[in-house]
Amino acid sequence: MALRRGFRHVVALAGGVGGAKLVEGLAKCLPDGALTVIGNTGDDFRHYGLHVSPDLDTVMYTLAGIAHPVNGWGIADDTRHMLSMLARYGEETWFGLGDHDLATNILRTHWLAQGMPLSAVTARLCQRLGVTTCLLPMTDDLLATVVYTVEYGRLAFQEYFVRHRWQPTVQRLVYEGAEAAQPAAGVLEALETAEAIIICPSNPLLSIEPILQVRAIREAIKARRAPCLAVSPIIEGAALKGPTVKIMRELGLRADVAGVSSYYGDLIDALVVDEADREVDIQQRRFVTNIRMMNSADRVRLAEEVLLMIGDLA
Ligand code: FO1
Repeated sequence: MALRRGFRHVVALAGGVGGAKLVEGLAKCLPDGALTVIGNTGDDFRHYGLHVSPDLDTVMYTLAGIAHPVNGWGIADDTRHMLSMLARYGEETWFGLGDHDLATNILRTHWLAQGMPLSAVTARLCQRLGVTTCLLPMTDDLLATVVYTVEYGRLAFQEYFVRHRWQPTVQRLVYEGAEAAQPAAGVLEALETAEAIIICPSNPLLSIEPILQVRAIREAIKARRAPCLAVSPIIEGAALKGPTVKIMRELGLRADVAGVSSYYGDLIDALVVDEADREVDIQQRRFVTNIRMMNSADRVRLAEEVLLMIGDLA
């Protein structure tokens, strides 16, 4: 494999926990300022008046080194006093927002109310936490993933994902607000100047598709001069995490690496699959390695390998 180091600018598309792991590895492999992450905001919602951005926070906390080590979302060693008090008031506590995490969401909501766009708020939160990687929301506009289910009809994303623990059967996904949503400041510039675009091993339908639903983002990736590579979120027909396989099946898609390959189609030049899937037919160039990220060393190893693979494509 040709060795090509010294990337000056790489863009990664990421959702929540799975995406954040590879992002952490990339941030450690690349020089300061060389990585831009475009994060999913389709999961954002208002909770007791607060603007919560779960996927942006998961990436931000991971890069700040304070993410909860088991959940991947939320903050390590956080406490639940606010939730206990909500319960005492007889309110529902299905969304497990910890006390330290609450501070992030209070600040985000406060700064948004002062008129700052989400991209500027995110940059300020990252800067205060010492995160030097550029984390951009896909859009500053409202674009919400909505899940239509057999059992409950229309569910807001977090109701489906957290409240109902992604158990309802999905009939249809709708990305509300997509037609009008514009890329956030910096997103198109990042894509246009990228030497490589990496689609992290996030759920293609729930985490990556909302980003691609911002039409100008999809068009910028289609018009790319740089190679675009995705890492599979599926190994041997099982999701690395969460409902990827379940939803793909429910929507009548093939739920394995071949399904991921046809889902992305010509939007990507290559797909990184696990050694266990080395024989599965895919449409793009295939790279094979161990794609499980069990610890911090794995994140760096996979990121390093992905950068070498991209060097081979370029
Ligand atoms: N996920 C859960 O499964 N249960 C929770 O109670 C929960 C709380 C939560 C609080 C803040 C935050 O930023 C994320 C949180 N998540 C929780 C994760 C999150 O809702 C999902 O993982 C993503 O939206 C899907 O990527």
